[in-house]
Amino acid sequence: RLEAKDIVKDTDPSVRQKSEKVQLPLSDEDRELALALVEYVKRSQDPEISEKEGLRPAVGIAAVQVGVHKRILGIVIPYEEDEDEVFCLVNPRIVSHSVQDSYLKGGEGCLSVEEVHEGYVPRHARIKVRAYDVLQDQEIELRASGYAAIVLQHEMDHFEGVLFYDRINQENPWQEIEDAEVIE
Ligand code: FHF
Ligand code: ZN
Repeated sequence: RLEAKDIVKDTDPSVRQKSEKVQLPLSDEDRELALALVEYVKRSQDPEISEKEGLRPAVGIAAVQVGVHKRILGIVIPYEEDEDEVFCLVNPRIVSHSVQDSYLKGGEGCLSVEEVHEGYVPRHARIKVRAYDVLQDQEIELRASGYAAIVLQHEMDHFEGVLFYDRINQENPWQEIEDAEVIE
């Protein structure tokens, strides 16, 4: 089980290292890690667990953030009431995306980043992603927009060693992004 102390911070240069493609068929070890990432995110969203174990509530995590340089991510987006949107993906890649950008109105944060970096983080508004889906045990193609698209891009950036603040306009962090969709 992954814990708060397993999270690699951006003070460690290894978060800037690129992640490798995962060999398929999936090994037991890689599958277990993928499921552990989802589990970590789920647990971080439980107020009792997050307080007791000092977990920062998160919606996603990439393997590199626990020191494994493989293209594996876990995402749990809490929507209304019970229905969460869960992604447990291996080797996800964007095969096409909208011309339009989007950004989170309040900016982004990261489990690997302690300090606040304010500013808009431009993302593609809509993406088509190909990946191996660990929960369905098959190669899939998915379309995402809105918040899910932003989280997926944040996680896939981790595979390239890119952090959200790299994408903030340095001169003017709150510079309006032309024709972008604003996500609340
Ligand atoms: C988070 N937390 O999940 C942030 C961090 C936009 O690579 O967004 O670094 F817990 C992954 C509902 C809404 C419930 C928001 C992608 C952000 C990814 C994790 N929390 C939330 C929630 C949150 C990062 N990360 C501040 C921890
Ligand atoms: Zn992050």
